[in-house]
Amino acid sequence: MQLEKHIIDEANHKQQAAHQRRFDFVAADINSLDAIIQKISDFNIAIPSWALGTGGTRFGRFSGGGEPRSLEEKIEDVGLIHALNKSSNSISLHIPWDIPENASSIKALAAQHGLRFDAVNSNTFQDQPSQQYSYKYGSLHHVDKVVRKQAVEHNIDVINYGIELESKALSVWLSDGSNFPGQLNMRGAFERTLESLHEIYDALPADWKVWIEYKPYEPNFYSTTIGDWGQSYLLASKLGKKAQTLVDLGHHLQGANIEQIVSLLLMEGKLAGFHFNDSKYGDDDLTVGSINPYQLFLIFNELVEGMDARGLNHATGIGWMIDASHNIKDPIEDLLQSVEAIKIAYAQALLIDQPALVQAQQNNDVVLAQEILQQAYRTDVRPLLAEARLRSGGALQPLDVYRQQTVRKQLINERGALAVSTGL
Ligand code: PSV
Ligand code: MN
Ligand code: MN
Repeated sequence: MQLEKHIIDEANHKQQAAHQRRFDFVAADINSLDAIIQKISDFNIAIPSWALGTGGTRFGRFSGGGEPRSLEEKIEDVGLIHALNKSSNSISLHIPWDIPENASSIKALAAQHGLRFDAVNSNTFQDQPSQQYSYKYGSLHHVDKVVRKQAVEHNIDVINYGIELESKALSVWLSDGSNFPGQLNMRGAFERTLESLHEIYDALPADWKVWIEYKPYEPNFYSTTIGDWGQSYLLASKLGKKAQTLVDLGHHLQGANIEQIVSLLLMEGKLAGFHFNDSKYGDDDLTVGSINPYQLFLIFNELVEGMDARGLNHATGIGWMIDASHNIKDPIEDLLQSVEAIKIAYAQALLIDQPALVQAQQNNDVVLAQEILQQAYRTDVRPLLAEARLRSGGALQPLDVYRQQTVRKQLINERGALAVSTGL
């Protein structure tokens, strides 16, 4: 199904007066208002193809029904999100969960919805029925060359799918690691990973990047071969300019100062981009901003300041993507909430009085520095986001329109109550 523009316009019309009141209130205190709204409009966040279905844990999965049964239907769902929020203009595929067999028709369908293809993701953390060798003991770090070769070839296949789709990056997350001390020679595992990544790197087109994700544990619980940003950064440095480190917010041990990691990776030109989500305990993959929105804001503070210092375009300078899982929420509603949370943090960071902050830091005025940050953080920027959506043809209140139009009910009617999507 598709949401016609006139439906969104009619809903906006009803909310216009209330919106205007809220907007005028916050706008009165903002310098360069139009420039800020333009930046908010330009800022889009990619949707992963595996997030359109209900996720689950090893204890169960509770589908809400009407989930996309094919890549085409996933594109349709991202199209719905984008029609509402005008902030999700790309989709990221995980292969082989989603195989774009007919790239030109898939691309054409995406274009009809105003979408393009973000990074393509390889998968060597599960065994597929068609593969010859198992990844039980790892993939790119495997002790056996034939397994490594199979995993390298899979990554090259993924690059080739991505070329057809006009993606510009390969995103690699490895579950390779060990479950018990003594199982693995950690240095050997790292060296073999580097060697395998070199082979993949050599297959990248000139204008492509490889994004290397890290994660401290799960599914391996003693060591992960790319376990933290240092290990990812080391690989990316040894590989060369086209390799960078991808920060998934859930892939840190508790208490890690993610904003500091972000700031240094950016400084070194090694920040690939993000997998946004939120967490309380580990890789919880919760809705962005649902647990720790202040941390997200602090990350965006580093991003805005650091990207400006490097002359990078906020919208296109690095990769922005959600990587969340929805155990009990409607995935589309959850994704709308996540995109909103990311853009709220971004807009708040745009409001930080940077020259005053620099001055406070120079003067070691700790109190004032905190006041400056929190002045921005405590501003309700939601009317600015709504205005940016309005100007781009989206909905003032995306979630309201989604609910009023009973979209999920219609998807269930179309696809069935038992329709379950592929992915984790
Ligand atoms: C691993 O936990 C991860 O964050 C990687 O990005 C995978 O590709 C994704 O989740 C799969 O859901
Ligand atoms: Mn991730
Ligand atoms: Mn993860």
